[in-house]
Amino acid sequence: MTDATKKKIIVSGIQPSGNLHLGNYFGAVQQFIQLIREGHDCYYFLANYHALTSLHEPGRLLELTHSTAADYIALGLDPELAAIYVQSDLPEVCELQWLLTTVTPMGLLERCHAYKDKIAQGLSSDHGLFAYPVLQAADILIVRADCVPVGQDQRQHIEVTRDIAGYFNRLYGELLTVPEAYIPESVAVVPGCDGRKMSKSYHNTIELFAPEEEVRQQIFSIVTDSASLKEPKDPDKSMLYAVLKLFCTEEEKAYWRDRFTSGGLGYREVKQAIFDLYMRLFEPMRARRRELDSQPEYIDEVLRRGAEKARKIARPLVAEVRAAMGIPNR
Ligand code: AQP
Repeated sequence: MTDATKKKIIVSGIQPSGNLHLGNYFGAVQQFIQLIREGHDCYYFLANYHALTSLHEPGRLLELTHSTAADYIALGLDPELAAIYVQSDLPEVCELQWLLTTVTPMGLLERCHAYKDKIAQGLSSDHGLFAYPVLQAADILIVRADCVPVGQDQRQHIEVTRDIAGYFNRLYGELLTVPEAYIPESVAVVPGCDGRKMSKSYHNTIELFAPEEEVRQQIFSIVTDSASLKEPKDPDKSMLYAVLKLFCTEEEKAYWRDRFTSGGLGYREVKQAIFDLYMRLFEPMRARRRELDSQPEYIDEVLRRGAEKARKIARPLVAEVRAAMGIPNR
């Protein structure tokens, strides 16, 4: 972050709507960990209310909420240093969302590309999907966050949160902290195996904790063009290179760029390299994740403590907002 010396409140979440994937890791979780290491006051949640906009299987949602919490811990979110909680364990979020909807212009939501994209993909729409950015604003504003680490695809939603906080503050007084997005330049949108954005709902992901053979299949299913082995290839136009470079040091990137442009490099070899680099990075986390499988009580305890910590900020914040808006706090 720009001012590393000042301790900031950080918040972000991931929907437990499917298994975590490379896009979630490189677009978000990697930055979550970095901000914990910089000593900020971090709040990371499982956005199960958001997941309801795409997942309507109660058993699966419960299971994914729990398993994604274990994933967070295995990936390196230290529950001793950051609050990890489930969105629905903070009931104040939904109350704040309603209060915020009353200052949110319809046009602001109609312009949101995530909603428009999902409709364009033929996903069915409901009010939850449309109102999603207001719930997201509540998630952020409720802990008085200064800063929100998210992937590029979420930049517009953070702008919406800033706009909503601004509308509120102008009407009712400067109560809400206007947060900033934290998206380092190096953080790109990770492409999925079919070339679209890697996304749980597009079924084009490379998962973080799938069995090894499944991960191999996912990597080997990345679509490529029909260029022959001999032909030199442009790394900047290659989806394989876009995935490969996520795992590489600067030196390794230079090596692979050279291999791409020199010709004689087959796509099979690149896919195998991605698989090897994937294992180099994730195997320790996958081992930790296997251990956590046998510790469900520990996960529950982490989530309980995390929600308790977040509610210490959320309760008084919502009481202040209610009072400012003319709603009694009895
Ligand atoms: N492909 C991606 N590249 C970079 N960042 C990504 N993120 C997600 N996909 C990519 C970032 O991960 C965080 C959590 O995302 P999410 O799961 O809550 O919602 P999402 O962005 O909608 O992710 P999915 O996989 O596309 O979920 P579904 O299909 O359920 O909607 C965010 O910070 C996001 O930027």
